[in-house]
Amino acid sequence: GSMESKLKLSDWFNPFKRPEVVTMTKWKAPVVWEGTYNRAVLDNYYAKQKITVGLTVFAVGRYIEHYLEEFLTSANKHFMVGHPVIFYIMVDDVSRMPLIELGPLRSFKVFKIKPEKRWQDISMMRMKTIGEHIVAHIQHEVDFLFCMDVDQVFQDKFGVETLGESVAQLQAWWYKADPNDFTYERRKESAAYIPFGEGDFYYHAAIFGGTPTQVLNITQECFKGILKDKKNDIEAQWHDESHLNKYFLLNKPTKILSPEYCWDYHIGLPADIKLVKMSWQTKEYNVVRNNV
Ligand code: 5GW
Ligand code: MN
Repeated sequence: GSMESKLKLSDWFNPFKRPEVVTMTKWKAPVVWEGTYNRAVLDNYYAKQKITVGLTVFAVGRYIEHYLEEFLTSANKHFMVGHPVIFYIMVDDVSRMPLIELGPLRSFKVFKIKPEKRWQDISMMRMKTIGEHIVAHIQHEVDFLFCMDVDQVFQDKFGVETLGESVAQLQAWWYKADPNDFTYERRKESAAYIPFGEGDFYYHAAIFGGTPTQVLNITQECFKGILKDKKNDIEAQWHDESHLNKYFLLNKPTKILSPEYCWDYHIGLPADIKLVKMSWQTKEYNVVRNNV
């Protein structure tokens, strides 16, 4: 085929390599587990396409000192190795940015954001800020964009097998649970409401991504829900994550990442988890959460 020919799913993905876990959704989206993908085929394909991948991360208050350096150092080493990457770093105090030396093909842009008083708002306002930055410049700068929490560390290669139109992350504690047990927002009054009997997966707001157009839609829709709830004097149980779960219920992700991409070692290491690509940081709540 010609250079422009699109890759087919079967060119790089084999769902039968991991028969013990869910590797395909009922709407036929791949769930990417270690062993199911051929990264070399994809690396070659995306190198020819000359893609650039963006990554947004927020660090406000004590999260700068506690998490940002390790996040960036590990991302430099493991995120989209061999492909151009732009880190979009949002901090409330630019002077406290850690000094980091990035490898070739990596660059970063630092932005000052206004700190919110309530931590729930720090987390939720990311949806507004990401959308504004996509419109203002990110859409012209990258082909794919990921948005991540800062309180996590890359442990191994997080590669182009994760790229897609709209990408969601399975939450490590819930990937085997029954949807009726998920901690979705269950109050009808909230825009994030999901009734019992509905829902596909419990998605983790610590990682989501896609093309800039899709990520813009994700963040705008979630922020609309957040604003609607504020007007009605209600706040969803898990804040932006509840709204993200509602969004992905209505707009199915085209790719899902296994919990290997965002693992919590407090769970232990079950046989399903073959290769951890990123792991949660332990949280000293008393230290980092002074602004409740
Ligand atoms: C502070 C106190 C409680 C909850 C969140 C914060 C907080 C979050 C903060 O003080 N500074 C900050 O930059 N954040 C951003 O919001 C970080 O990017 C963080 O990863 C993200 C979500 O907050 P987390 O990671 O504390 O939430 P969980 O659900 O992962 O525990
Ligand atoms: Mn987090």
